[in-house]
Amino acid sequence: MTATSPEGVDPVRLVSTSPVALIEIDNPPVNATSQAVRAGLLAAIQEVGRNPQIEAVVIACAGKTFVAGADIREFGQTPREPHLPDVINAIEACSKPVVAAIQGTALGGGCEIALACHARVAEPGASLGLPEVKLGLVPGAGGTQRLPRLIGLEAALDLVTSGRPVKAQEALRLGLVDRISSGDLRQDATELARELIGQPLRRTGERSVVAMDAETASAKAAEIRKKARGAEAPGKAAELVLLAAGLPLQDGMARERETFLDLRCSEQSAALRHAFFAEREVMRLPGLDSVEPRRVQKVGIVGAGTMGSGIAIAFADAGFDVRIVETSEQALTAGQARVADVYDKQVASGRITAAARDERLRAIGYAIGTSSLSDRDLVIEAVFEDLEVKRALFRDLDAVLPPGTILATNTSYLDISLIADATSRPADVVGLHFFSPAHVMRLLEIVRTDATAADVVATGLALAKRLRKIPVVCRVCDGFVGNRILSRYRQQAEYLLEEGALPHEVDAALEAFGFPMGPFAVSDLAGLDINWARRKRLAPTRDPRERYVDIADRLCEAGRFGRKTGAGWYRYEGGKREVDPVVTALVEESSQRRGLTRRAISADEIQSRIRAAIVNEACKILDERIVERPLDVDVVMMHGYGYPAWRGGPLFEADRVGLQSILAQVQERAAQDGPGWEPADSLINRAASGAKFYP
Ligand code: T1G
Repeated sequence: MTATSPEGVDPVRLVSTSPVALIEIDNPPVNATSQAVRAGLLAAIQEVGRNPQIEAVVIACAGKTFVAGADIREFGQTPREPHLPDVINAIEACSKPVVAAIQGTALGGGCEIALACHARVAEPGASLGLPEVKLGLVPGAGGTQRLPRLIGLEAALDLVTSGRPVKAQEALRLGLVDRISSGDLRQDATELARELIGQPLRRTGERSVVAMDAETASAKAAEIRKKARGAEAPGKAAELVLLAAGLPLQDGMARERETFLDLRCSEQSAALRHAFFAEREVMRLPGLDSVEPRRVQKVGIVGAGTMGSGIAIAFADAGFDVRIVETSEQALTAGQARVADVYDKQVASGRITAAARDERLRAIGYAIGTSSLSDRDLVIEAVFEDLEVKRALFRDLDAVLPPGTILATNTSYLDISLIADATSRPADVVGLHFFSPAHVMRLLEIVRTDATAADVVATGLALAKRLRKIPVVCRVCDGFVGNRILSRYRQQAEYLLEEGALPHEVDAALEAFGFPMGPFAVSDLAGLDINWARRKRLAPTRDPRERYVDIADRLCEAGRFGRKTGAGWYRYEGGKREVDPVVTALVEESSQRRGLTRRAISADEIQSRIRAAIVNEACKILDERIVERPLDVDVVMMHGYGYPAWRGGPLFEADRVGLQSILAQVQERAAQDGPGWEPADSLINRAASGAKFYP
């Protein structure tokens, strides 16, 4: 009656209790609808239909979550029957009431199974969604057709094209679930199933959809495509959802299936599936899997500025005991206000309740001076980005903190070995480089020196998991991984200015490439003064032969630090970013000083030169063993610097573009731009041998 998975265990079992039976799916870790699950589910629902003792049935899952979707690992293989749409149609067609009991997440195919049930009960903490667009797909088993039939076109467009999950309360409000369980989920679902016995069956597929007027529909579709910034799935998903208003269910599902199968073979979906698994693979560093992390519950943060307060919030959100210290009451009060402001905004937006805010505010203590940190398991500094300031602080902390406490620095690019050398315990020193805003950005660079103990690195990885961060372990170099690559491609962007482009043209080309913002707009947001300080620090060691562009220095000398001063690469009137003729004049004058005749530069040239700069620097980072794997670089660039995930990250994409063409770009630039732009050894070798980053 039920199929068996490769391991020989039945992932689906039918408990033929009367009058309400139970179909339980048990396919760890997330009850994905593997072939065996699909076959078992189909057999079970067919048995329910045949067995006169059974008058209704509940579909439930073992473990922590309902079905979290189709098995993504199967996508590279030929689809095997029974196909999920057929199983789901059989559930909806069942002559007896079928109720879904949802805990954890009902995502993708799991949500589609729930949609085909005749009713849905969810635990208070459950969430439901159709995240297929995040994999470069559209729902492939009725989601685009049944969801609008249940919650209407507008709400369905939002959920299907954004891929965002909704929590139980919102799902109840939308009509996506019928009840929220007050205690025993399966008992509540069984109770509802019993109530439905003998009642007309509420088949989602038989409901009609109120159409949207053509003008509104096309405007919404256009807005969705624009927001997708080059990703094709959201636009396709919008088209399918809008079709639901005009087509019978099976016709709509046929169109959906056709689109799904097309996208499943697309480069964008391959890239997004790579991104999905890469951000999990980075958690596992070769050689660390048997190393026990240290216990961390009490966390100290030195510095209550933007970064320090953001880091404090990240730890408080994850249930840690947090204490922030500063050097003055004024600075501490300002930090406390920053923290309160973030949480108040989250309450105002409905993201958290006032009670949750109060609980997290209670988890964060404040004090003056480092003496109050003597009970901490981990202390993170987020003070002024100056090496001597950090060394002095770590000397102080070394004297205050008990043995075993980990000392972490949030520095963006200073040499952590030099900071560690200021202590008697370099093995306990590590870099935890958060990205601003620290309570939002998921990337965390864990920077190990040659002295950092293995269990300290393992502790960083364990912390990242608890913080719901995406960790990349790297070694010390200027800028580690992300900032080092960023400064390199910013340089190439400035060369493009001297040769004929203007800041807004470079930014537009990279936004068309899929970056959320171009490098000059990002600089204005972050503040030009941060990198100005870095360039001045590096000036004494800069190779005089290096092609150095001083436009940014001249902007800084004029006090143009970006948004915060009302002008930088752009000028800002009422918060609106505008091209500034002053900057255009500076750029043109820079070309003259360089003796260059300005020329029009295409978006294609801008994009390919920036990508080549990124790939080449990434290869150097790999050659120097700053990171161990290409996926480490791809994850940093996607999660810290906005490299479009539908391209899979720079190295995944380099395989597709072809390393020979990228090497040719790099060699051309090396001839023009001098030291620092030589092709990386591994780029030359891979281009010659045809070896891919992802074989
Ligand atoms: N298929 C295969 N493996 C999966 C998987 C999936 N759908 N989801 C998770 N895993 C693995 C994951 O790689 C990891 O493995 C382990 O499970 C734990 O995951 C027909 C076509 C459910 C919110 O996109 O969002 O349905 O690293 O570390 O943090 O229309 O996993 O341990 O070896 O993420 O608790 C749509 C994707 C598929 C959901 C749990 N569904 N998954 O998060 O654990 S397409 C999704 C998630 C589809 C239909 C279409 C999360 C989670 P390993 P984890 P978590």
